[in-house]
Amino acid sequence: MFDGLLHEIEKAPIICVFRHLIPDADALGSQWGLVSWLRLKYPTKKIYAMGRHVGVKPEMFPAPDVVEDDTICDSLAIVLDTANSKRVDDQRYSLAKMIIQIDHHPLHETFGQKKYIFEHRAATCEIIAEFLESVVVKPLPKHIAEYLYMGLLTDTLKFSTNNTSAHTLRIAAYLAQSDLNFSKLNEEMFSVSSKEYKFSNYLRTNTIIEPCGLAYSFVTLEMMEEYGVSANDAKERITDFGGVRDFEVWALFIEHNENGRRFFNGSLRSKSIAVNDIAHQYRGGGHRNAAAVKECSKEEALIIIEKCCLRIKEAKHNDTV
Ligand SMILES: [Mn+2]
Repeated sequence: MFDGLLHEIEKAPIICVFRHLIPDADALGSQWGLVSWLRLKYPTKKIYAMGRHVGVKPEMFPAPDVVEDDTICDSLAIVLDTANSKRVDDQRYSLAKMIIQIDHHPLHETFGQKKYIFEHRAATCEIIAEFLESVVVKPLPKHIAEYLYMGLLTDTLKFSTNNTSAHTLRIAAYLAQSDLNFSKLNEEMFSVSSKEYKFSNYLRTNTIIEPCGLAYSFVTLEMMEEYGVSANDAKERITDFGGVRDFEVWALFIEHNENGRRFFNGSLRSKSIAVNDIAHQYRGGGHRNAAAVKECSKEEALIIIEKCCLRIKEAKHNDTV
């Protein structure tokens, strides 16, 4: 399944590893898992972790490398966890001699010469761990296993999403052989600051609940300012809506300001209904039950809500006939 991947890695004297914008722990975990392993295995090669955005949990992942254009031109670029070319953090990936995509997103775009896309894998970290397991027999060094395990935890919401499989758990078991401290990793990944805790209270009280089973909330720049939370932290609180029996779909829209232009980026989640094709129509995409929309006006966001409501009603109707 990884035909030719090791060969390309062995051939390349320089390897630049990219991931998506606003990286989550799957993007960062797969990037740093792979980069750390490559550095250990090939000490004479030049291996770089690319990207300009700082993502979630900046204290848990090293800062990206600063790399010149010329270096990228001579390199093999490996792009992780990124469904479309526009979302690659640092568009200079396109300068590379050879581009390889490794990802688990459905509805992806092809922008590399080689691709290893496995839609049924729950996380890109699952794919990277599987690749490393196929080339390294013994347990991975602890820090590498930790990076990969963190991506598994986030993308599967602690092994609770639909795409968690026997394979995911087998890979988790492989990583666990590296003496992982599960409680410490969970605490580092999911504990919140008291500011975020208070912000969650705000969100819960200001959630709009549609009778069809859809819950949503808008978070304005002013709200984030008042509670002292960043857009990234605010976005993470989408998990507060999970685990409510009556919610089929839930959405959180976070306001951004780019050069005076204000718009909302939204996260859509569902229990079972597909939401990624709706997200796709609004400059976004993602997984069947976890997707994102970009740069929406409030009016557009409300249309998205309406479309999701319609879909819930259709699904309920199909269930009863
Ligand atoms: Mn992912």
